[in-house]
Amino acid sequence: MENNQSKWVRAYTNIAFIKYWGKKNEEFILPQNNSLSLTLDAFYTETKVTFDKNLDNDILILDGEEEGPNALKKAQVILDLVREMAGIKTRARIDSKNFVPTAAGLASSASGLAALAGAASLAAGLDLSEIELSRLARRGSGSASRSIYGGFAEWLQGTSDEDSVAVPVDDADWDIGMLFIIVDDNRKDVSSTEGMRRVVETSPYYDGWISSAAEDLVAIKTAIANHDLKTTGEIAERSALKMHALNLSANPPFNYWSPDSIVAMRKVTELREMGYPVYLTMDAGPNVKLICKASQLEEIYAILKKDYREEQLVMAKPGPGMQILED
Ligand code: 2P0
Repeated sequence: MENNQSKWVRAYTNIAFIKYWGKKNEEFILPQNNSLSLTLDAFYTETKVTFDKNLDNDILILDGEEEGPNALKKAQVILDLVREMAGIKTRARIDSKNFVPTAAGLASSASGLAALAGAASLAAGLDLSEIELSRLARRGSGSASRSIYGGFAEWLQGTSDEDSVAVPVDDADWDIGMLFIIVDDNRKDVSSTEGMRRVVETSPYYDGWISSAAEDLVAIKTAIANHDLKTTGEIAERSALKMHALNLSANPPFNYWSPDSIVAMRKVTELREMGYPVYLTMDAGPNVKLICKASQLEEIYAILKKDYREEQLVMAKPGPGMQILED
């Protein structure tokens, strides 16, 4: 990266095929298991950081509005680390824009914190490698460590803050895509942080999650290397359902599903019965994401269009890694 410049940096969001669900260390965001994701082209964040001697405090402007202390807190973890590395004390202004096709709660901490890691280090004149950017982004949000890269990336849990970083796995330049079904839901969800804490502390199945995640990772990497959509999708679907089973088995139990999530999950079964290789994944919310052939996205979209409004369906293809935007 070039030195000492305030430039817009873009990072795309990612969806995990092998989920990250549980921390070993909350302060450093060290996970309990390796995870693996696909970066997508449909959702991204653009961020610019300006260190300004005239500022008394850091400020975060998101989509034109100044954010409160809660949103600023995660961002300041990254700013403080960058200031420490660069040996500066100057406060910063963060300008950030989320590009999401609908206002359906898809804004992601993965793209946001990855773009911030890139923009803040650039503005401070640091020349960080992708691995160093991944480590920095991780301190803001675990999943952000994977959004430095395009295609498939694996976040290696590592043994400490030093080596818990994501690495690229496959450029995903083959026939794979994702279709989002945006499910309306007004509930207040259990946050990822709280959900993870609760399953690690209370689920009787947590040991099984850890051992099966390790097996799933080995198997899915082989399937990805073989461009085998069926096996990749089947393993991803099982990983997601195991994560949600952990939530059901926690004390107190919780889940992220709304009745419409179940309806959407049934659609996946129906599509499979029609002969389409389609598999589902879900995260810490009610939306259902379909893993499918990129070449069949339009066809599947047309089928789902009979049951969903246009703004509820979003098609995505594999996306690129972090980019510095030239003016
Ligand atoms: C993932 N999720 O692998 C998992 C699956 C949601 C479900 O990473 O606490 O915002 O900031 O590290 O990364 C969402 O949680 O959590 C997430 P923190 P993050 O994508």
